[in-house]
Amino acid sequence: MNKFWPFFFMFWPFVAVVLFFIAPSMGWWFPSEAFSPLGVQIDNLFYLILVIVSVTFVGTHIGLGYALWKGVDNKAEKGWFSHGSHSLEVLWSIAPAGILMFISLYQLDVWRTYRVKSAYPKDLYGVAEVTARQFEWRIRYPAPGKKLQPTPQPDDLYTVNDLHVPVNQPVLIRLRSMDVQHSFFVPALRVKQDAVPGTVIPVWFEASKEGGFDLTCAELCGWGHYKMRGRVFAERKTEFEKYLNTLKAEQGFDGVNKPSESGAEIAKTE
Ligand SMILES: [Cu+2]
Repeated sequence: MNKFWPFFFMFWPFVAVVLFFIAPSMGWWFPSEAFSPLGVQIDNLFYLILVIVSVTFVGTHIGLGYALWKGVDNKAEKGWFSHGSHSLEVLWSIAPAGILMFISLYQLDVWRTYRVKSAYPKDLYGVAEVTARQFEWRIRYPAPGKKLQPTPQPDDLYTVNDLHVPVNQPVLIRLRSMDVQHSFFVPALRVKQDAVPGTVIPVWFEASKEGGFDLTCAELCGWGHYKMRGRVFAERKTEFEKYLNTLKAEQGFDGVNKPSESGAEIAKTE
């Protein structure tokens, strides 16, 4: 029984390490790999921090377990009170400070690429304005062949909860909120950004794989928060243009001519 606590404290780091290795095959890890170049870099930062934290966690528990193991059988010596060791305290203040400093410098490049305008990709394409509201994502695309404007244009195209973007192309959205604070979160692309009322926040990302990805709200924004589920579709450029042209045909339908007829000439726009 004496050895219960040393075993107890050695048990948990062991469990943690075992869990770490079996988690991916059990589906307890990321929902998917990162389907964006910057997302891969963000994952790598995560792994770096995970390694540092794990080594610290396992190391301190081995130390704790060892001290307890040695201590429980030592009946001869009386307990003694320590005021601490100055040099040890200096050491364990400087070491974490150094590690934090290293992480903050090491991640600067990723942060700069994601956030600093001058470091944005050169061929960034302004794809849409995304306005969050309770409880949906309103999306405003520019008309095919036109540039996204800060203010709504007469020929803009609108959808809800359905964001289409070209694949392998860095795209920019203008993120806004109509009411409360929301958060634009696409886990598979490792994109997460708060939408704040009264301000427009540019967010760029690049999907490196064709397909549909979940778009959720990552800010508890009211009773219907759970309903703010959208999709981001990354598709080939031709498919994307076709999609915009279909939207244009539908939304430009005058109620008289068949949508297919009114859409036919519009669809020619390059
Ligand atoms: Cu929300």
